[in-house]
Amino acid sequence: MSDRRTVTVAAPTAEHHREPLGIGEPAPRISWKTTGPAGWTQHAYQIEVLRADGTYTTEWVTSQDSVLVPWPLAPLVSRESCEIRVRVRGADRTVSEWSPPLRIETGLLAPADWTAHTISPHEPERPAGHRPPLLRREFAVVGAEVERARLYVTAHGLYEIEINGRRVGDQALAPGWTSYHHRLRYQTHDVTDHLRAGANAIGAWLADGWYRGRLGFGGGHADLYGDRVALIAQLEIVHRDKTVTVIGTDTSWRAGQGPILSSGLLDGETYDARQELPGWSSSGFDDNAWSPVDLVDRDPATLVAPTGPPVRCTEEIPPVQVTALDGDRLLVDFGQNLVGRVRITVSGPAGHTVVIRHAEVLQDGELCVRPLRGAVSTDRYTLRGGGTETWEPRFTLHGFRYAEITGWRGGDPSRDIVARVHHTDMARTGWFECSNEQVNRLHENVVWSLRGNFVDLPTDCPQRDERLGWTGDIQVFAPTAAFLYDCHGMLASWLRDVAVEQHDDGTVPWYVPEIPGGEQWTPARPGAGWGDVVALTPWDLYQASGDAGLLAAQYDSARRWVDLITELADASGLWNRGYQLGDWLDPFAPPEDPGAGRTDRHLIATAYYAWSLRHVAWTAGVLGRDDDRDRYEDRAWRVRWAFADAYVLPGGRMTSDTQTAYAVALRFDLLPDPPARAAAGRRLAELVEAGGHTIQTGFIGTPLVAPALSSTHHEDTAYALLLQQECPSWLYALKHDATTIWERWDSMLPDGTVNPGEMTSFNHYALGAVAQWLHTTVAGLGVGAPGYRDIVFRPRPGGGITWASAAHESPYGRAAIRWELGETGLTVETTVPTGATGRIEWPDGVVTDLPTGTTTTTRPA
Ligand code: RAM
Repeated sequence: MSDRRTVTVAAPTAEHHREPLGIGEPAPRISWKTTGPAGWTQHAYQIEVLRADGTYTTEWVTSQDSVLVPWPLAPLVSRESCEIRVRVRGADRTVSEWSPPLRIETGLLAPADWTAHTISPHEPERPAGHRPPLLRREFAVVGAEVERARLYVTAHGLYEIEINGRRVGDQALAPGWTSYHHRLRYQTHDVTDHLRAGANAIGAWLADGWYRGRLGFGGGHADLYGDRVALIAQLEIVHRDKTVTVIGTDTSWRAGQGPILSSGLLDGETYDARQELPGWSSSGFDDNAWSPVDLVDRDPATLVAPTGPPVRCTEEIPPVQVTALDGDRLLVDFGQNLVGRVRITVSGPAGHTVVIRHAEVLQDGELCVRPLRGAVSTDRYTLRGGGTETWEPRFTLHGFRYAEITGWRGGDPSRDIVARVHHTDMARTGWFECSNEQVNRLHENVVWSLRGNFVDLPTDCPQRDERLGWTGDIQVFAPTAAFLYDCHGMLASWLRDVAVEQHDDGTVPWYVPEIPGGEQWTPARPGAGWGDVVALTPWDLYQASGDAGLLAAQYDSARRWVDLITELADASGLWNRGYQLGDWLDPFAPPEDPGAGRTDRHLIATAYYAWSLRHVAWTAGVLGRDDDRDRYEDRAWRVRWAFADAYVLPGGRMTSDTQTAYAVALRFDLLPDPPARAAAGRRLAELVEAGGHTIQTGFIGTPLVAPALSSTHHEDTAYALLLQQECPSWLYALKHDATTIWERWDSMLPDGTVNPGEMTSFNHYALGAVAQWLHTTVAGLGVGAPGYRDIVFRPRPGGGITWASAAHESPYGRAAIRWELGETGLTVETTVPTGATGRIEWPDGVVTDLPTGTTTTTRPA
């Protein structure tokens, strides 16, 4: 019998919450990670829940499950807080100690819980413009001592709250961007420590944000969701005697104007510190000159709790170089292309203005802002004078590596200028490293592009007048993202929005939330690779997280998509009509027409159709919908045959003799018979070699080409492609000091000038999807069964790389591999967490089953 102390359970988690305060699930599923001796498996578990009315301990549940197990008790009610502990028992009946507790608390679960009204400043703001208002009220805390206080809050626009002069929480750009007409997120804050007996005050900053700020390209559109910013705040104070005081937004609030003169996500922020109102969010402030507020409409049934973490500052980066330019200007290089904003500390005369402009790259020693198109990305701070002043904009973000600061009046720039990195604060879960420093930098660039584009929703780019939730980009990148970060909660929220914004006929918008996009994008048309996000991405996330609940939630959306394509396809099953983006940004496409790649767009469309059908069939299988599974599987077969008939010529060549065509056919399993696969792999390798190992693929082919070569035993060719440094290639960008993944292979041209194309971002993750091949094949850590319950270690050394490692913090615990080529052969050190199984699939085909724990194995060369 193993000693109970050798089996330990870490504090459990609820759903995918990193911060489970104000959760929206009345019956949250519970997960835990166990560490036990090698070979130990859980046989049963017990959950204990400490609720206000007592402690409930379940019977022993005989099960090996530890990920997202069902809530064991009666559902939680609104505002309920409880503590959860877990213990486990092995087959030998050893019982672990109880885990440390997880404290969770629900938010407002029913619309009727909302008694606060939605308020908006009364003063007609038009045509005075979009100056961000302030809202405030005072209130008294009387009666019994305060036990706890919660603030439930959201806005039309963006908000920041202060109570008694102190900011509440550290979230940025709350409430984030959702499909506002259908779903508006609210946040829950513990504000117990903000309150004091007697007089108190609460104040809110409001700004346009996505709700009514200018968004989109071609000049953009304002007021997309409404033309008034508004606040909904409900402060609930629970006293020791269990009485409750509720301070909600209502007509007793007052509205005023603060020091922010304007603020836009694309435009930047203008702030005049001379117009600050000291004490405005504290009691005793004279708001007589302020105006009343109006009640506006918001259906509380549309208010939802977050499923993922908030956006906040996650890192501060000081300048690496500061250069003086003419005209009282500093050029600041932060050494990293990032998303966030600059904080400055200055001192100078009242009325002096410091202007901060941002850009990703330089041209001729100056900021190159042309790629920002219509995004102004300029912040202005006017000093109040008389001392040291520190400022950072509140309601905007920029994508930049360089800042130009005009009128600098600070001290040492390395102390007084700092870039504050912002994104959704997800837990990092994946790491990769190898002996090739350039490949490491490439991987680091992928991580940075992920960080810069996971800002509440998955965007294409963070800097220009776009920043939209493009469906195709995340479709190709989701497997990489789900390895690197725990993005399940954030993407599950976004996928909800995709489902609610899916058109009646099943069309998936090009980007979600959908806003007007000019002739090319509005009205949206069904596009292969983009619309397929609804069928493929839930499955990819399920692979990483093991959460079949997401499949259930998104199933109708996925089905509606493939059913639409069935209507659009011809009788044989080919999706061969309609507008398509094809292999977007194929390097052979003319710069002004990125969709005009060399691979037949309808070949790609039919391939995606077949692949999505199979995913819907697999999903139906997991959900126990066997009829659906059989129906979609049949359809998938039909489309696969039609694909082969139409696009594969006798002899094995494809009608589009391109890397993308073969890669798609191989990776989407469209060549069922092994000789055809082998032939396609050979031809793909020939094409890559004939191209001198430069990239010849766009958004569609790029994530697939290296895996397609690996799966057909052309590893050397895949490595040569990876390690190519001439343009177009993954490593080419490093010659230009890239610190993120670019939108175009040549966003910076070989002569060092910025690509003149209309669309030239230096921070687009799509082409970085190759990182998942680094994880699964170069290092060799992949999913064997959903949630990494089974782990496949499949290292494929090559390219002169002498060692590589990857680690993933999986739902079962840390999975890791490190391999090294030595004189004795290939030595592999693997870690399999308790509760999972694992095996090594060696390059020569031999399979070694692994025990849990860390194992070192060598296979002679
Ligand atoms: C660009 C976006 C995005 C891509 C679309 C088709 O405007 O940046 O990356 O998905 O086009």
